Amino acid sequence: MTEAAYQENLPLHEPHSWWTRYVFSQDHKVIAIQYTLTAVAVGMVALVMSWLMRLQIGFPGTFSFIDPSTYYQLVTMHGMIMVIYLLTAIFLGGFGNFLIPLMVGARDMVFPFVNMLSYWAYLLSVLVLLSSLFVPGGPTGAGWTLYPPQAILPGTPGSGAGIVLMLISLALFIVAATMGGLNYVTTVIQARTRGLTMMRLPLSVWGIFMATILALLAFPALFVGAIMMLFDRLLGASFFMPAIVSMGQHLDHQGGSPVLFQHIFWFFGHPEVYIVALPAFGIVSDIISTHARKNIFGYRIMVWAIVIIGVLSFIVWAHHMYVSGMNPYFGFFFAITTLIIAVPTAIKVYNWVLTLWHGNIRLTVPMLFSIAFVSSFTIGGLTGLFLGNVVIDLPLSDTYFVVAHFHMVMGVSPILVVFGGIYHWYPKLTGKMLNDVWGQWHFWLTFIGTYLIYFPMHYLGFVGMPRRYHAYDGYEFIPESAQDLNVFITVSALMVGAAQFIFLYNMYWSYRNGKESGGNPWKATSLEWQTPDTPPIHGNWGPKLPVVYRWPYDYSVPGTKDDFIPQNHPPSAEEPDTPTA
Ligand code: HEM
Ligand SMILES: [Cu+2]
Repeated sequence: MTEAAYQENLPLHEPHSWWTRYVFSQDHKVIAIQYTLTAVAVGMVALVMSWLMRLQIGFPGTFSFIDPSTYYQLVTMHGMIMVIYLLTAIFLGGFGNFLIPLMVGARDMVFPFVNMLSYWAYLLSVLVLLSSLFVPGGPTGAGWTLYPPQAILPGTPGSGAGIVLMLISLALFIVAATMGGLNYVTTVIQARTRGLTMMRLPLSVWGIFMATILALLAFPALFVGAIMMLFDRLLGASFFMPAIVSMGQHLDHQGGSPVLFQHIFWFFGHPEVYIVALPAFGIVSDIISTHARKNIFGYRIMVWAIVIIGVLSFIVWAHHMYVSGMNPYFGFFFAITTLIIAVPTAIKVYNWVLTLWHGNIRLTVPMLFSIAFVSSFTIGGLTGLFLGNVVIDLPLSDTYFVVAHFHMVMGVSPILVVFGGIYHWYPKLTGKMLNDVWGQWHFWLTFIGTYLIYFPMHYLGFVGMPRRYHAYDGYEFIPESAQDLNVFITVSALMVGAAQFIFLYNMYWSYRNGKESGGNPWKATSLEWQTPDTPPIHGNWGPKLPVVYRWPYDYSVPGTKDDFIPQNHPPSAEEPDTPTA
């Protein structure tokens, strides 16, 4: 890579008016903000929905407007919004957009116009989804897995317009994710600046890069699944609908396979977990390294673990279908592959801990969130080992043990990283530090609160409390004390939810009144902290793109005067060469 970097002399798309600068912007940083704000807004809707569900479970009967149908609709919308419209959108569209060009030393994404379209398609998908709250019959209550036949049959809440809008919205989201994703992958491959080899990329970029490849391969499965179900629902096709009697009527459908949908859904659904987790892995690695002033332990293994986890995530999907009545040999195969994935995952956890070991640890707010992630992800991962085994999964399936497991591993953990990442990069985005005292409050309430919510749920699962139920009276096997725990969980959930308003207010307040951050407040090495302006202006780098001489983990290198060496710092006599790069 000695010739001029790809984007060095490329003309930039210059905005000509307020509208093209801030609204129909093609600047990756503006698009990142648009994606993030939209995702946070729709995430707040999902948060309020979780409150309503918890109020019903903690105090059954008190809130008469939450009837069983409403409860199903809340469960469905909450789950879908959290997984797709918040987490996927914020990691790829938000962090991906902001970090990739800055971290690879580019002026922008490779296809800025398509990038802009990606955001608008995403916004449209969110609006279509939210519109289903207002149609007759309300949003779909099929559960976030949308299993047919019940998803589209009368009797399921929202089987009229609700499910149709949900499927259309998902299709739109996938169009958006594809337009964004092609950009992220191409930009990483094509637009890295001089000297920036793949093995010198920050792990954040690796995580987002690999997650995007997973998204490009997994989302098409959901796309065809959604379109086929639309055909079943609107045109009387029978892809997923067997010959069926519904409410005493023989329906026209025949010959379809509901289990086929489960395969298609989970062929997407399991990689989806890693579409969210891999960016989180990468971001946590960079935050831990920076705030422990140590190079990340085992960089190459960390990269390979990301790649291997990504590949393996495509051959484990049927561990979500152990109770679907599949051939036991099939279950055996998927149990084995599932447990194998634990190996590279455990390696990553060891390496985070070893990076912290003897580090010069600074307990900043981003660091607190990152360490909390390692803890909650380990807990969630351990219960995953239980559920990955067919024989243990069978009794636990569809209980609160599962709710606890997946919330720890893909609800709480990635959200902690989203917060860590925002506290870490907010100064680059705005030139201001987020208020530290509020940050600490936000962190401790959130971290302790989530454990208070989800730890007791494991126990409730063991005593057999089923998930997706509107009320639990009249089940003799559930001990009465379970209700006390449910009240406790609900109160904790309200507290955690309230704590998020501290964060929102902090984002707003600090933007106006925060301490000036300067360009590199954490004394970090990677390129985004070396921009000539903070916040970086259009085109990011001024006339010359940076040149990279080293990996991004040169912290506390012996024999140097500062405790960090930026990636674009040329090697000189008094500094020893980096070992890995
Ligand atoms: C304070 C935060 C949260 C609370 C209190 C909460 C609460 C709940 C509740 C009460 C349910 C319904 C359980 C049932 O009846 O089966 C649920 C389901 C679910 N939640 Fe959350 N949740 C939170 C955050 C999240 C996050 C961040 C995610 C992101 C992955 C998430 C993903 C899901 C999913 C996928 C379901 C399953 C939906 C279904 O069964 O169809 N939740 N949550
Ligand atoms: Cu899975």
